[in-house]
Amino acid sequence: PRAIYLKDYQVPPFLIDTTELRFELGDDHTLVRSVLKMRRNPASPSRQAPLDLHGHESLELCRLAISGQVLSPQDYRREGESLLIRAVPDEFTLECLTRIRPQDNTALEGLYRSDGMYCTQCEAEGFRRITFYLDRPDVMSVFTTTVEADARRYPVLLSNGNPVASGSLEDEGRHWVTWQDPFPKPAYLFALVAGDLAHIERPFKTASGRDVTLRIYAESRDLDKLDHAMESLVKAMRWDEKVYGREYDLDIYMIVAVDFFNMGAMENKGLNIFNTSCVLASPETTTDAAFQRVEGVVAHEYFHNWSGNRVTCRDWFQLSLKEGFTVFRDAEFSADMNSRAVKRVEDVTLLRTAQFAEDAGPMAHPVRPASFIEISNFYTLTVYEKGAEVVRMIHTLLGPELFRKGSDLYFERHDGQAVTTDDFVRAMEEVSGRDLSQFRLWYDQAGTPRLHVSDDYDAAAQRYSLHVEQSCPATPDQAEKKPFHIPLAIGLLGPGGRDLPLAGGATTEVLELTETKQTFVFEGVAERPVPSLLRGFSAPVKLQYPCSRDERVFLMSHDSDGFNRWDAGQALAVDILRELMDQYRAGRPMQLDCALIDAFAAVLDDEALDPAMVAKVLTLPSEAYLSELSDEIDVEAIHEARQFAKKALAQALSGRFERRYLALAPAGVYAPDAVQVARRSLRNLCLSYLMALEQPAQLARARAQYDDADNMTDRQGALSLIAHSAFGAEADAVLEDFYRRFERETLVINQWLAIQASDPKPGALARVDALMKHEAFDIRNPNKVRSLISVFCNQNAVNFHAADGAGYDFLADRIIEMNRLNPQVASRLLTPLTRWRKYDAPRQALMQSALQRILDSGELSKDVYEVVSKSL
Ligand code: B3K
Ligand code: ZN
Repeated sequence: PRAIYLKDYQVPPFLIDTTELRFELGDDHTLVRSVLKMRRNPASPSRQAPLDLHGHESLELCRLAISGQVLSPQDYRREGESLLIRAVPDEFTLECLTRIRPQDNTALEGLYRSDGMYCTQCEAEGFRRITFYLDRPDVMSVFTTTVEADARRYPVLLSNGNPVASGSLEDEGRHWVTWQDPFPKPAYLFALVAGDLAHIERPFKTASGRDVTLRIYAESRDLDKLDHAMESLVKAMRWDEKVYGREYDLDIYMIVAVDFFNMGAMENKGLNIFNTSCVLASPETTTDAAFQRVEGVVAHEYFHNWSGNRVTCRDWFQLSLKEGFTVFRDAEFSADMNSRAVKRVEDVTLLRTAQFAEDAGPMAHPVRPASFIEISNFYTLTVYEKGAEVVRMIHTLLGPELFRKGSDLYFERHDGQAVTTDDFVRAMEEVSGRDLSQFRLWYDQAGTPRLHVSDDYDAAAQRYSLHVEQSCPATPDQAEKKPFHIPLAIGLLGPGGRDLPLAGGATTEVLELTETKQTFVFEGVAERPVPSLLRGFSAPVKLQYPCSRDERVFLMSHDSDGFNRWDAGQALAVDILRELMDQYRAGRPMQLDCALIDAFAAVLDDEALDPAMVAKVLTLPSEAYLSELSDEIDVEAIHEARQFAKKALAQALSGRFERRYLALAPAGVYAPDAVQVARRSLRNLCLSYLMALEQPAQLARARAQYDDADNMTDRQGALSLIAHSAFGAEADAVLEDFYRRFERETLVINQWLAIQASDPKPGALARVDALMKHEAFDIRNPNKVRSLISVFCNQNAVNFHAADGAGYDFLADRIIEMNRLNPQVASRLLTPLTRWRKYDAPRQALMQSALQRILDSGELSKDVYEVVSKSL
């Protein structure tokens, strides 16, 4: 497999003005007829180039004609993924008849079957598994699609755009529908669905008065779980009109839920296809977190209609142009719908645990990668989450008004075009008059920048100075880094914890770092302040400032920035957990610093705080985050220290946890609204501390919550605490009960798998092995693979990293198996093995040999090959 480079980009030699497709769906095979109106691209320098079409090896070419002339095999050549036609005129019609077998497609790219229906996934390069085409995002075409299938088994036939004609072939029991999408689009946004589907519908009037029909399709048994997605869609549409001035553009907007899906959802024009896990929601079967995920993903895919579809990417190196921007948009939407501070805490937690780890590992790459072997490997936390942080920093530097002007200019100027991240930044520069050339390094330099901050105070001159030094560790292919342009939002806390007025009387100031070392001076500061640094996490960096535990406690209780209040608590907890880890390693008894107990007590007693934030503050840093912070990960020490701290906190504060647990008892009918979600999150957190006491009375309390719950959040919260507890018989009983209750609810059973896979008790691997043979498991279904295998390997460190290497062997075997079935899922499974450099020498050797065994296992997909070869 060979790498492709951004620097080699060339405009397409040919364009496709219109694309007409006809699908004849059959049990044995599907026939795809395409008629493409093509011409040479006037912008291309190569006037003689042969026509080079993309086509996956699995395509069976039945007939090929140019402007009515059937080609014979001498006229073309197939080579790997390309179909070369030597002599073509400047303008012509290409007709193609292709045979494919969706029922055998386990990769879930292109056209495939999910349970009893047909669906597609074309991003990034799946369309070439459907027919021969110029499968690149800068070739945009107007599509007309006819779908023909058995009328009884596939009554619903969908594609992009608006339905324009339909009919039936009476004697054959078949019918057809023709869809037309007036907006030119790249092939990756193509979609088709055929099945026996039910739907809900709602009318929507856009701000300018156009009538749109909104429909959500699913299998009929899930019809009662679609309302939340519909409400989320309507909210997202209103929000985009108000905040970005963007309206929907077709007459119909459709979402279809499918159970077999490689990721969360896909923004196909007018016909989004969603993983059931990101659409279906009901109080009995869905947790609050999952309700919020549905809201966020529905919004994300809807927002793509402008940031992605109307304005798309020139090439796949620009992926963050649509993904980073759209994640920023959906995060702001969720912040407006729910709690802004809580949303920020969640996003930063993900970034700091998983994206920072990616940035420090062998697959580290810039937000705009410079090369790739398989683009599917670059749908990463860096492109999505760090990409969103880069857009957020532009928002911070420009302020909301100029940012909106910039986005207006970007959408107007590039509507209908395939563009680059540079075009996005240029629009922001033009409206603001700012020079963002140094800022652009965020797109090109990988790695997480570090800030070392120190300060001094001159009492006589009443002058306070902050000294900031930035650096960035080397990453693969990038040894040296230039300094970044970093917005550093800060505040200064005076005596009593009040914000001191800064420039212009504001209490938060955005310092702009552009050099390796800089000093910022504040005059007229009457007493030495405590700095509140990186407010709101204003840049995706690691900041170090020598802060005492007392100062952290002070910030925890006084900082006016909600994010930094939480962060001060996290930093305090990290500091104290590290001390416990040292004690554990030295074989000394562990002893928890009272500072953490006192700080938690104060937060628990403060009834004025949002319970959701209280829950966040009282959540100890995860094992994954502690691992990311470690130079060498000590799996046992991290686990033991954290368990010890949890139990010690529970013992010291049991009365308070119990009081708040009781006071937060559910009142009224379940709703996944911000107020109730906040209460349940704190209540379940209190229960988790109480369960850490390992007392039968607490077990009984958890079991009662499980039995009495009228919603999945409370039921599942209790279930996982009991399942992970030392009460073995009770754990088995409650898991058994849960399975019987929800046997028919696939998504709930996936949670049941995940809870068992994440059980830190010894023996988890044997349990996972057994579950792979359970009727609830299916290796072809990515949701099941994620729930059981990924959860075990990523959320059960003590078992996965068992010293004998059994976890690594298990994962290597699964990857070798999945590589043949579904390369994208196989490649994602690799992540934990790629981090081998962070473990002790014996584990390093075991992980490397697992990777080597995968490499030697025979023919590898590009996906798996790229990750394995880059990490060894
Ligand atoms: N754009 C799709 C992701 C496609 C992934 C292809 N391997 C979903 C999203 O980000 O909205
Ligand atoms: Zn997206």
